[in-house]
Amino acid sequence: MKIYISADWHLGKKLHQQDLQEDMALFFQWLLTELEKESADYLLVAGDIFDQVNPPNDAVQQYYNLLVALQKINCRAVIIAGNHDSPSFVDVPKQLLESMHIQVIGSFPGLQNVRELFIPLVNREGQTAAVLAAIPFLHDRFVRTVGEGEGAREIEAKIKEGIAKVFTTIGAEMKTAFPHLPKLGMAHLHAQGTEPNEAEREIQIGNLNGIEADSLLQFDYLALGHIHTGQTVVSERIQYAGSPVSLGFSENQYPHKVIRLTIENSQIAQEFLPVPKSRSLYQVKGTLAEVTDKIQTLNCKYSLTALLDIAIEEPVFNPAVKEQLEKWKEVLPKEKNIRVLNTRVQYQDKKEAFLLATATTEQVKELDPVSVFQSLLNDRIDPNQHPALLELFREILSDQLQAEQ
Ligand SMILES: [Mn+2]
Repeated sequence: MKIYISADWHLGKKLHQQDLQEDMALFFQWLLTELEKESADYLLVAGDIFDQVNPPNDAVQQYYNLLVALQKINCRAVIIAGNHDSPSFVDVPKQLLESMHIQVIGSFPGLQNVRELFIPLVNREGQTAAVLAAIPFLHDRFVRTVGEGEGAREIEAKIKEGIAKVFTTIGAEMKTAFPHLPKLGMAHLHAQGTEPNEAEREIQIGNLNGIEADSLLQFDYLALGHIHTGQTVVSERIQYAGSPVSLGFSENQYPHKVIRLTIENSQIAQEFLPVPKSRSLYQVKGTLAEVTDKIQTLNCKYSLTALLDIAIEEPVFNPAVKEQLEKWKEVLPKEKNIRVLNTRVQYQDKKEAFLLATATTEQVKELDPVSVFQSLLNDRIDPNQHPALLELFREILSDQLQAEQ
């Protein structure tokens, strides 16, 4: 039996203003070809199907179209909700999808009902070759009873304890219910000992420091979602598949993959399949001169337009910076098929920069609201918070502009 594992699709995600739908469409195309060629029995998706609890319609359509394509090639699927997914949204089409041999698990049914999470995995000859515990993201409300006057630390300890209890209960019940079958698990959580990257810290709400890997050792194999850079946890039999495409600039260097498990005579073999790259995400930093040199070496190497993030840091205010950035925004898409997605400018001498920038009223009028807001952020706010605040500012600004029209 052949089982493919993927995770963290984040359908509907926008990187600044750039939609990543095309990236995912190319991944799905490649994945479907692979599943069909290999006569795959199952596709497992370990959560964060969507980027938001209320995904946009085109992201929902992309998801359902994939499920239809899976059915056409006779590949079954099991899908769990991650922390970005709405449990009820994932569960709504449960019965409809079951008729297509696709199982979705959005909500945790409670410790008393963990057997509802057990899914016997059936091969093409109709034999049960393994059993899977499909454990959706364990929201706070699923695993913790609220006590009076609890502080953040007690709450965190209770959540961790609750999650560990879920895993040990599932482990024990699985052994009783399916003593002779290989036991697989799938879950969406932050396991201790793994390092989220920069983009993950930005987009994840999770405040937990990670679940102790010991409590996760209930299965012959555990497939995890949540950490975007695929990695091994403790042993080869606990794996993060990672997201199949780069969802942030910091994920560009990382080789994306899907996992293939082959189960024969109760033996589980694991392979990693690299996902073909379809887009470069470049990040360049330095003085204007350094950035200029670096940009000259960049090329669009793949089918989709390369995306560029520029961070310039100059010792003192330099009026050439803004001019050059505007020029790149105009010229790079035409000349190199590279789109400038985000720019940041920082001057070390803040006092002088401020004086120069506001020297005359005329110059103030020439400044656009976003760059004024950006310079305010540069002076006062932790850089990690800039993207989110800028996005909010742009939203307010566009509402305002529409109201004025
Ligand atoms: Mn997640």
